[in-house]
Amino acid sequence: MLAALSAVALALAGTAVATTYNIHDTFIGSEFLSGFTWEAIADPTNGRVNYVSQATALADNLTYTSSDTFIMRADYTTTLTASGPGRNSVRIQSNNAYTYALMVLDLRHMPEGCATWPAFWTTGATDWPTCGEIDIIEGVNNEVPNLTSLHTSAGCTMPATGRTMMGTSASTDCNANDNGNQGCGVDSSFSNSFGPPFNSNGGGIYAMERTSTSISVWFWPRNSGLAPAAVTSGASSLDTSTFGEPDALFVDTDCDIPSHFTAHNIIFDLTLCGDWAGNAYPSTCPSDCIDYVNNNPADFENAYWDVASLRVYE
Ligand SMILES: *[C@@H]1O[C@H](CO)[C@@H](O)[C@H](O)[C@H]1NC(C)=O
Ligand SMILES: CC(=O)N[C@H]1CO[C@H](CO)[C@@H](O)[C@@H]1O
Repeated sequence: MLAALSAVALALAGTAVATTYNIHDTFIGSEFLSGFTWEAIADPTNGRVNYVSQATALADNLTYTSSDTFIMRADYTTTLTASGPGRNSVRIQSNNAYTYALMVLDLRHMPEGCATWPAFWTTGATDWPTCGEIDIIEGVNNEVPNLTSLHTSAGCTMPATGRTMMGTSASTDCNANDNGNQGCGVDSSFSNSFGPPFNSNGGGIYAMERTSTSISVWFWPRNSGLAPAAVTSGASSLDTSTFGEPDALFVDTDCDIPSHFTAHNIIFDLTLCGDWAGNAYPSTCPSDCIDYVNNNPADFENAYWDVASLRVYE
């Protein structure tokens, strides 16, 4: 009898994944200043940027907060010399790390423009790509790649078809060492999930849930009526089983999530040119990417993040 009960309990433990989450961290306005670290580091993706400290970002108004606004931007007034450092910009990382969690980002505006490569993503502190990487929002040069992707160590792939999601599988091998670190991506079903169309619509809300068996991303455009009321109001508890079909879903049929993803910090960054935006630049943008960044400061006036809130539930 005891043995039979244990077997039932084990079977349940293997399948049951909680869908109700309680608020753990809220970042609104100045709460970003204490909850995140400004990473004044050389850009690992080789962009034409100079990531500045929090003190410099505040002094130069590249970081600005109000009671309900958090703005991060690239410098848009300085003409650069070719031999000097890149354009001042901001990369921030959360002080807390999260494993099984639900992150909800209410975003009014994301950086746009030729040469820009904004990203909102999560990764582990060490041992990339073994720690895994989840790119929730990422794209370049205003193109609407609307892509959510994973980057992992070897042994993680996604099925090309058969996932219950609104988006479309774009690539299935998550191994960062294959295909020039393309990762496994899903194209969003929403044309206003990125860049100028996102901004002209007033943005929207992104949510990312990681469980031990799946990673899901939802996107709800502003004023679409699609976002659950509890999400829009920032409720202290959320149940993802009420969210409907995700835009992107990553499953564990050929990818053991716990062994490919460690505790992750949250990162926002804005680089210019570099490994992806620089290589993709000639197909849609004028002249040379680095010359463009150096000589056209005013074109970066819309290269900013405007975050209404970021809430992390566990
Ligand atoms: C700083 O940036 C904010 C947001 O873009 C803007 O509203 C404010 O006027 C700027 N302050 C100064 C002194 O330029
Ligand atoms: C809805 C939407 O805009 N989808 C686009 C996502 O990105 C791919 C690749 O760039 C486009 O082909 C889709 O049209």
